[in-house]
Amino acid sequence: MKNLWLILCAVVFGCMSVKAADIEVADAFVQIVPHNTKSAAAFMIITNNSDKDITLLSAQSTIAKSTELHQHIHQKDGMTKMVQVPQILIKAYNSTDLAPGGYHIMFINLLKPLTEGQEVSFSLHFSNGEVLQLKGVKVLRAQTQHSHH
Ligand SMILES: [Cu+2]
Repeated sequence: MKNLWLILCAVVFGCMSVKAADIEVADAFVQIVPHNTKSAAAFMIITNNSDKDITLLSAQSTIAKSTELHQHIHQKDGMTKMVQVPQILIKAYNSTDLAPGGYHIMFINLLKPLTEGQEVSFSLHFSNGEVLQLKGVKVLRAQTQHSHH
């Protein structure tokens, strides 16, 4: 019954905070890339405090036409590219980093360009029924690192 209550709580009452019963999200931020007004990526650390593996199934936002789970993969030619993934695993009593160069949440076809310092909200939907509403996530500008153009 505990799980049923969690699902009701999340779906009907929307009362989950950034820390739900099993899942905790820390250090969330959204990164924008100069001259790219069409898409942005969100990064964070997701911790699973339960004794069962949990997967992140989807993310939803109202800032973009679609919000997808992505991963960067390294290709044989040394380049990296982004691919959509169906889910992101967070193992029992473990954390998964969504970080530049790896897993991230991708906002595609932004309805309005994001600006540095802006705060955005989005939600994360997990396989155990938990829904985390992230609010006030800061938009940061990407560091100009060794970019391959
Ligand atoms: Cu991406």
